[in-house]
Amino acid sequence: MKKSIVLSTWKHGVESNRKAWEIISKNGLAIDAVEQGVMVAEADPEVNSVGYGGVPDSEGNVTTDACIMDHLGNCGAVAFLRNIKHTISVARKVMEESPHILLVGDGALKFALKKGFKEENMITEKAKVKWAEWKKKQEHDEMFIDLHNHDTIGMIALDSKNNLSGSCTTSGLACKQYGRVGDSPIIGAGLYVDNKYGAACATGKGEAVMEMSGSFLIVELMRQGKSPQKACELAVERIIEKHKNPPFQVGFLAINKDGEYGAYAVRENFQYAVNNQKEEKLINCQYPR
Ligand code: SD4
Repeated sequence: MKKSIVLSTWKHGVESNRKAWEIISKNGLAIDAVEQGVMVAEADPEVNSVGYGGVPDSEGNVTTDACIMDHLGNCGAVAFLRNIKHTISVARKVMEESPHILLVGDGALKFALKKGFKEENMITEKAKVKWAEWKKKQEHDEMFIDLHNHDTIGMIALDSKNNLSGSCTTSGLACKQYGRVGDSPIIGAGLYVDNKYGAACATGKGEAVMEMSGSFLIVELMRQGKSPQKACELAVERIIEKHKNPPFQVGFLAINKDGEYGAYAVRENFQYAVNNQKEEKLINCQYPR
């Protein structure tokens, strides 16, 4: 329990972490904590880039992506899913009850329905307004992700049995092109867990994370002996090196087997939530100045 920790992205991570920590602090499993933790954000209509309340894609549909990974290296993911509130739980079913890792679109929906999930309305009035405003302008501003779309939730946790797990769930970039999938359901990009060394997750512009397998890179750097903080910094440096002065945001979180944590972002205004035996807080993430 001493080393146990839960880390998650953005301000809504505070409530999600609380749920996850409730499980971890009762000696529950990290995999249950990371699933049930992010379900809080998925159900919250105020969180406008995760689950119910997410801003629709360019054609007005809320489509969701998620992945989950446990301490045994098992993983499951869904992408371009419609009408299912708890996308993360569908990803867990893919992990536990299918021979596959990633199901997409109608196939993912069919699978979810077969497993007992119910279709639900995912669009709130507030999200409809945001989409209508975007539709009027019809422009795809790269800054959009910094200004309005700060809400993908990635969560990584270490439980009292010293096992690591992680989850990541999103409705993706607001007003994204129909069919576009970001980093969040891609194992190694939005999330990676290696129970020997550590876990990492990402938020921000998915394309910039996917092209460098961001979460995998961070865990690999920890395997090579880097601290979680240093590993996140090196990953951000790599993005900055490629994109020069990136106008977009990317934020990374990492934890290791000793319960140490780190975080780093490309730009200002990324926040993350941490819960361990000593603290429960929301932290303003460091970034290169
Ligand atoms: C994506 N990474 O779809 C997600 C978006 C995100 O905060 O993180 N928003 O690219």
